[in-house]
Amino acid sequence: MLRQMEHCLFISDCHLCDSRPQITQAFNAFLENTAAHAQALYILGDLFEYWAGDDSIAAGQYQTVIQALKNLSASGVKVFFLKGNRDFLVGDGFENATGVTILPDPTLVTLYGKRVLLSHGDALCTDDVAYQQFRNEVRSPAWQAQFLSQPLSKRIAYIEELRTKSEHAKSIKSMQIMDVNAAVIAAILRNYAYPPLFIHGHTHRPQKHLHELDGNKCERWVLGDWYEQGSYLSLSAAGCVAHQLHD
Ligand code: LP5
Ligand code: MN
Repeated sequence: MLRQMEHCLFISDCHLCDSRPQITQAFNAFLENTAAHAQALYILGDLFEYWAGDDSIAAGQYQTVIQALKNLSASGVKVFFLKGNRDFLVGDGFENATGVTILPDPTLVTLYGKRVLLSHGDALCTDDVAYQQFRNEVRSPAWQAQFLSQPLSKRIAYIEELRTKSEHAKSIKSMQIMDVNAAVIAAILRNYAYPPLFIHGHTHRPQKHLHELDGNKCERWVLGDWYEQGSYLSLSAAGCVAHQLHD
């Protein structure tokens, strides 16, 4: 095999779920065959269809994924995780079981001499006022403590009900409302002193956007979801490349 340049990988929105075993298999194979050759893997949120709390590990949910992440981090690949709107309840128990490090959203890292801003992306969608109100509520520590104090089965039933409400809400929102807000993108790029790379997911609209702001250039890479086919972004000293996984 050709020796690859040193590189890091980025994924998001896999929406892994025990009832879709083929995506889980593709994800585990990606960790074993592709991510194993990287210096680091950054998972930018919504790895899981939903995460009801770290006690779902002991209950046997997502068992093969937890093991595959543990194997990857034990092999020396650094694995990082930013919380998505589906899995913001991931906590210490997940870190301990997998060896993955949770990073705040957003996070600025320097890779191969370039500053790279990372986010899940849901906080950028400020035109979606109903979602942002909901987000503020469920991201509060008090709300989370109260939610996590309930039995796992009750939390899962709650989430199923919420999913139905969310799907209905989305069906009557425009695509524009559910996209990132241009002024928020400009503000975050200014705030982080114009990072040349910004990588996020959430909108499931994979694309490379070029921003010119106050005389500075920024590439904004939006990651794709894994519903139909797995995909990932690689970054080396030569720049970013988007990849699709093939069966
Ligand atoms: O996830 P996606 O991309 O399909 O949609 C998001 C927004 N929806 C959500 C909700 C999640 O999908 C639900 C699953 C997450 C479980 C997390 C676990 C812990 C929480 C448990 C809470 C009980 O994030 C969607 C956005 C869309 O992205 C695009 O950006 O539009 O937002 C909504 O649809 C939210 C609604 O607009 C407002 C919320 C209505 C429900 C309020 C009642 C809350 C209590 C219900 C529980 C019985
Ligand atoms: Mn999301």
